[in-house]
Amino acid sequence: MSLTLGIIKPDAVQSGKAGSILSHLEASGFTVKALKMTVMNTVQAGAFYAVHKERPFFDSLVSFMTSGAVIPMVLEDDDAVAKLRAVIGATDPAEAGDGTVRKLFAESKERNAIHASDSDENAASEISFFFCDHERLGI
Ligand code: 3AN
Repeated sequence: MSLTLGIIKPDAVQSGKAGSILSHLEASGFTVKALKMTVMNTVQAGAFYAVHKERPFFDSLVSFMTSGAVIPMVLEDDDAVAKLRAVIGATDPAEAGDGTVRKLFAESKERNAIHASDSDENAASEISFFFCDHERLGI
């Protein structure tokens, strides 16, 4: 078993799709090990997406990710990072496979409903970014 970090993004929270997405993830076999609702500020979102700092969509992405509540969650399964990437589908919902979270629930390449860590190393640092020690007790 391994862990990954998912974030239900502001578009999905605002449009009332968070519960459906969570159900979809549980039905796909993930166990929710930690979960919270929070609002990121500009500094936090900029730090979280620092790898994209030079990309043309960076300012827009930070603005979107701070536009409302997000739901970060720690998910467990066999090969959790690769499995969640497969379950959510391609970044652009128009290119996401049938039955994936982004195909079912995302609006656009930016407003794409959910984030998923892309490596075990990033999963560990992203889990620590959102969940402090006592929130990670037992995982
Ligand atoms: P993914 O979330 O599929 O790993 P990344 O890491 O390439 O995609 O991009 C991080 C986030 O930046 C995406 N989830 C999406 O919200 C946004 N993004 C990526 N590419 C674009 C783009 N070309 N235009 C607007 N937003 C984008």
